[in-house]
Amino acid sequence: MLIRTPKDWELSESSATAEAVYRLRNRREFLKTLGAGLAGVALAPHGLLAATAGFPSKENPLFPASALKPTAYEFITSYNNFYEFGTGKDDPAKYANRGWKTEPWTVELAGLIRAPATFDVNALVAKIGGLEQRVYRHRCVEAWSMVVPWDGFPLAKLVALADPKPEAKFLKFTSFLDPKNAVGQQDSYLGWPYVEGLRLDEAVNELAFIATGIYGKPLPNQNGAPLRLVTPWKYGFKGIKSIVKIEFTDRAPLNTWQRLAPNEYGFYANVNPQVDHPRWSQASERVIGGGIFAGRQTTLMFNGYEKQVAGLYKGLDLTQNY
Ligand SMILES: Nc1nc2c(c(=O)[nH]1)N[C@H]1C(S)=C(S)[C@@H](COP(=O)(O)O)O[C@H]1N2
Ligand SMILES: [Mo]
Repeated sequence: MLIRTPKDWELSESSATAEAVYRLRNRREFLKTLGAGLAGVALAPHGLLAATAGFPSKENPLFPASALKPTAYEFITSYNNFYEFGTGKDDPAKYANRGWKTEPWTVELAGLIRAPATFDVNALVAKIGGLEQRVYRHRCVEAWSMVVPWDGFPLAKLVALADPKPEAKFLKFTSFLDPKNAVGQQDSYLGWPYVEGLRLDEAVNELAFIATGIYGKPLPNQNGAPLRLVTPWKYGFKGIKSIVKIEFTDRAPLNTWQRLAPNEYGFYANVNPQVDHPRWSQASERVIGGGIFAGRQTTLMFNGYEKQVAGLYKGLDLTQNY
């Protein structure tokens, strides 16, 4: 059997090319839109009206683009899960860009903390001191994966700002509620708003990240503008989008997917190739991105971040605490 292993430079070139083509096309569209005058404002490219503070970001050398092959921008922003805007993968790109406004936007810090506050997102980024870029693996519980160059800041910085009291043991994240503009919220099956949670020690782990951008540009609405959680060692559903509130609590919040199907989804949702979903295997994943290098690859324990996070789960039976 002949297997040709692509060279590193081929991989990064293929992704860099896809991104360059995307930028060019987008730029042409943008110039056209500007030419169209006032109507152009409503037709501006995705993300132009989202949180804009902090760009350009600086690459964090611990998570560089050279270490992983980033998925092309057009795939990251057109193949999405965002049930507020429908259940199809291409629904969010369509329906999250029809009148739903993500600027201005505020996020509230509440609960068992010494510094409760409500921040405008741009002011928050300024207060935190700017953005960095981190290239992370992104593994959905549905067994597909991407590599995303996120812009944002460590969640630990937000936790420090909130100044948790000793009783605070968990964070409860809540997404927005706007059934008028979020067509998926007109159907109540998921129980809106979307809710997620982390243990406080998970939240201050070096990997836990709040993203406000992708590829050096503000987050497109379909990816969770203007700010969303990124926990790369966990399945994608933990990465709650378009956060409006973070509450510090003394007990584990019931997250949306666990409430809906507790036999299939738990609180931890750590990527684990040895624990299958009741309806499919988690041993491997479909790599999103098209092209000749796309295919399936083996799923790694903690999605490849064992070194950074395994210590958080010492003594915990991961087949029971999934
Ligand atoms: N508010 C909200 N956040 C969400 C979801 C959602 O439906 N609503 N879907 C989750 C799932 S299942 C995944 S895989 C990721 C997808 O993020 P992406 O579209 O940026 O790849 O977002 C997560 N965050
Ligand atoms: Mo997912």
